[in-house]
Amino acid sequence: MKRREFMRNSVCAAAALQAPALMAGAAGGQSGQSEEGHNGHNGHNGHNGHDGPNRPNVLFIMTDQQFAEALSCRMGKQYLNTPAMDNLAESGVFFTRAYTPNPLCMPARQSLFTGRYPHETGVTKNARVDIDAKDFVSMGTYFRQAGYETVYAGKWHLSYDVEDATAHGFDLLHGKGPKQDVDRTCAGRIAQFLSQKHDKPFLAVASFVNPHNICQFSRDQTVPSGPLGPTPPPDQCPPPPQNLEVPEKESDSINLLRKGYHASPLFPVEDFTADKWRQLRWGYYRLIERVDGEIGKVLEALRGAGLEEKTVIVFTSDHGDCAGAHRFNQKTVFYEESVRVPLIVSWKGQTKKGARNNLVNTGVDVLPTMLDFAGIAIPSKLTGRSLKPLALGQPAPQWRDHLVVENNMSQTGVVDGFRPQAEGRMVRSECHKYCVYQYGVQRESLVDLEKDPLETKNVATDPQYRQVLLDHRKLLAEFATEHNDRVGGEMLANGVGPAPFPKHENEDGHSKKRKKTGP
Ligand SMILES: [Ca+2]
Repeated sequence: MKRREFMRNSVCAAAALQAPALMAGAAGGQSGQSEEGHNGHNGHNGHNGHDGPNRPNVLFIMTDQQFAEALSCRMGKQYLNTPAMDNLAESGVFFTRAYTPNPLCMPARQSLFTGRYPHETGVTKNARVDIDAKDFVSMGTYFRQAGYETVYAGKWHLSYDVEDATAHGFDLLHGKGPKQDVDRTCAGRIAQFLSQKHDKPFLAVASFVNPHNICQFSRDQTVPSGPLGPTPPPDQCPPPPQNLEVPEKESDSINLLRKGYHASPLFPVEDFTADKWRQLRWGYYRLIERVDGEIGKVLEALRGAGLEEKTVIVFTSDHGDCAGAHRFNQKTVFYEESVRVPLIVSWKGQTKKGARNNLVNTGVDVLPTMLDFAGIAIPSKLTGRSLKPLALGQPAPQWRDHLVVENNMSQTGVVDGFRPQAEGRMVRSECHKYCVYQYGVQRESLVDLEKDPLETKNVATDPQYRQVLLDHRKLLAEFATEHNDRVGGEMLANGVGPAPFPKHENEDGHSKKRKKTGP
């Protein structure tokens, strides 16, 4: 009821303009349906009631720290060329408004592999927690129990004990022991697996590290996957981001947290000039091209094995990278470059090239999507939605009109004698982005994404946006109640008034955990 009111009120000009496009998508879906019929599939059940032999394989390809637009099929080839990812997009559906559940490695991955929000798994930062594999059932376990062969290669960074297959349900193609440069071997191992004879359908995960090596590049450290060669002079590099500057009226929570990040040796970008950002972006794009080459090997192996038409491919990244947006590098913050990720669902002969703008939370939606394609019942504790109808061009009535992203900004250094750290919540609705943080004086931000897609101005205190602000607070409160998100609910207490940052100098300092938690 209240949510419906919100839906009516929140239909912004651009969304109205997009409606015909969505209608066209639905009409296209009807021809898609007939095509499916031709292929022996129907609209409401991916494997049409057939058992084992007709269930598709699922290939899950993941990069690390790739922003949603950082593919040449999205941004053109002037600065970046990603033929493998473009090829995937060519036969699949690109979700243009897909958001990570939490823009940091471990929280995002633990959600992707369990279909649960970070506040539910308890993995909210890059530190392992004890996770109950019976409550938080892994993607591998779901598929294994349904009779799939389940294999995993590449970067792990999940809270499950990697040695305990009963917890995560995967056979590890990379074996045991420390991994140096996993991207050097990941594609080869997946390719070898694909070339084998398969008696059962399979779920194969190819988890790549790059372009994550941009972290080392930004610190002038050795790039783990190998040197990129000499960095060109700035005028031969991509331009700096258009939103390089700090937003107008930015919440002072984020303002202080930025200082905290810049005070850490992990994020030495405080003094970066526009030219330096240009060079960083050059390196970022080279690393994306590097991982694109590896993905190309996987896709070639799939083709070579004759499995393209039997395999659903899901491609995404755990989170994005600011690469200079608002003077941040890396991730964790709620700016678009950090939270929005590429997401492609491709099944040759079934999906058709296209883009969908439905709001997607990868952390809760990707697993139900895969289960749906495999004809595995989606357990009720998974609250996300299957993207399968959208990927097949079918209408998906009453799609969500907002989603919630969480973060926990804890990798900061010391500012004025203490280490500012805070959790945050973000509500992304059709037209706006609302963010609120645990601590600060002015703890909220609101951006009109239709008028201001580069997020240059916080209008949270603008009287004209007062009702929009209140609507978004209400959406977050409802989410907190519905999903038992205590911390999210507490952020809204006391009219979202000032709440001073706790002044612990070293509590939970990242430097102590660094060795343990990895990249
Ligand atoms: Ca990551």
